[in-house]
Amino acid sequence: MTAWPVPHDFRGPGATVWTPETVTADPYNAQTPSAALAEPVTPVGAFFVRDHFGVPRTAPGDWRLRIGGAAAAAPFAIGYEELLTMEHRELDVVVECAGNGRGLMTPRPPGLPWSQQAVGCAHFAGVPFRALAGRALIGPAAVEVVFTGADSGPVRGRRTAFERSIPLAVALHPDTLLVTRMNGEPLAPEHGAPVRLVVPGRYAVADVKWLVGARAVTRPFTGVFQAEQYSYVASRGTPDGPVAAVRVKSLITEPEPDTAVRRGHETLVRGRAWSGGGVPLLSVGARAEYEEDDSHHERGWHEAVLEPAPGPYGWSAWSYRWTPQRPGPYRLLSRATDAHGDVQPATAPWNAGGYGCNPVASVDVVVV
Ligand SMILES: Nc1nc2c(c(=O)[nH]1)N[C@H]1C(S)=C(S)[C@@H](COP(=O)(O)O)O[C@H]1N2
Ligand SMILES: [Mo]
Repeated sequence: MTAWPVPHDFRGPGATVWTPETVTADPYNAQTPSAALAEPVTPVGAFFVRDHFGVPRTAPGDWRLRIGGAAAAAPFAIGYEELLTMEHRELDVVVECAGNGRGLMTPRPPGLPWSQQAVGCAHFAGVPFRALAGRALIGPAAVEVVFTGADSGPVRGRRTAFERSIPLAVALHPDTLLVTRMNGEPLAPEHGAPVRLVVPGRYAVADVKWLVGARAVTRPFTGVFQAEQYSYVASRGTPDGPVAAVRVKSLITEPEPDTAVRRGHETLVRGRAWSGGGVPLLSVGARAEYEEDDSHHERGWHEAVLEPAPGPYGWSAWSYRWTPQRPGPYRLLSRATDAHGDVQPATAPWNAGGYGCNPVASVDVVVV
């Protein structure tokens, strides 16, 4: 397997050149630069990358996806050219690593120490998996579909492919896509070229990159990346089991941490918010707390202005106009609520793997 560790640069409008911030060099893992999180669609060159074994390279002409498994009566393989002739669907989707925010948890669980930047929103085009599942004659005995990537590496001495399953009903949802394009371009190598799965509303471990296999199975899959990693264990308030729906979350993109803002002047506090599983976002609350003296804490949340999301799986911009009255250190906070009434908790919800970390967002600033 040839590694391809260097992401290409993206030249945005104007002179902006984005590069993800490297977290580990080999395998290549990088987070989205915070400035890029302010963009409605995250540029490909800025988009966070999570890979476990290095980036495999397959020329589109050599690519095959095998669809079969014990519960499929008519297994078959499809190539890239044929996939491109099939009807594509386009969706804006927030892709968030289940470990995003782990670095904020105490005690810090093992795993990559992401801050809140292992996330991005992309415009994807792909063929619903459903369109191919029909051809494979997946029968009623199927409970899940296991998706396999071309990448593999040693896990406890055994060569292991990257594999993750989703329930059959999720696999057959018309929005579960075999993606060929991201932000209007063919998929970049680090994001799964030539074809990846995207399961909107689920944590991104489900979005198997460099996809080469899909098998319908009659029992729940128990692979390493299903039952050991990317599973809630010892959670407070969540049943243990594979991570699934993305949790409601907001981010503050402006002002930047530790910047000075001027007293008596209106400051625009801005950010992004999203919910999981295709649930509409309901509201974002924002507030500023004066850090030096408890008695000056503002009470309650101000309703931020929420812009509509680009579809059920995208993220929304929000803003709140704040005019600070006294100098000193402040903490700006934001809290999103979705239409199910799910709301960001005050503190990081702890579990042994550090997954699903969605506490209220905060940024410290100084009023001068
Ligand atoms: N084949 C394969 N697919 C994979 C992974 C991987 O290591 N190998 N990592 C998963 C994880 S944990 C995440 S968070 C997303 C990251 O997608 P991105 O690198 O395009 O941002 O890909 C998922 N798909
Ligand atoms: Mo992830």
